[in-house]
Amino acid sequence: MKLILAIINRDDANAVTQSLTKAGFSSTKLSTTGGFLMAGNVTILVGVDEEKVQSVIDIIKEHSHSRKELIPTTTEMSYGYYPSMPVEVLVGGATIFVVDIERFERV
Ligand code: 2BA
Repeated sequence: MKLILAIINRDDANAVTQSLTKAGFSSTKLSTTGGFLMAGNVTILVGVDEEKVQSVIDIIKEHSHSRKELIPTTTEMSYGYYPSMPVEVLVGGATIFVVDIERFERV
């Protein structure tokens, strides 16, 4: 069995989880924060048998869109910090980790 952790944009989360449910996969949605942009994103957990991993990834891929985000930057000058042009960062579609599950139980 495998655990899929998928970090996706908040705006895509409902479409992803609804499609997973429709396809018969259980999922858990966590509110998370990216360390770089310090902005909210969503991490979805899906536990599945190994042969279903690709189907889950395909569903996540289908509903996760990449987006351009602008982040403010500053430049250090002799008299302090000066605002510079914002920098564009491409975020997503999805960042996906697949890890082994040693034991799975529902009690
Ligand atoms: P954030 O950490 O907020 O990163 C948002 C986007 O900023 C990233 O998009 C990437 O394009 C850029 N970025 C991140 N770190 C950077 C850096 N040190 N220098 C320049 N640009 C940087 P994605 O790669 O699509 O990642 C989206 C979110 O997925 C991340 O949000 C983070 O929450 C998660 N993530 C990505 N890679 C990860 C990893 N190796 N481990 C854990 N979480 C990861």
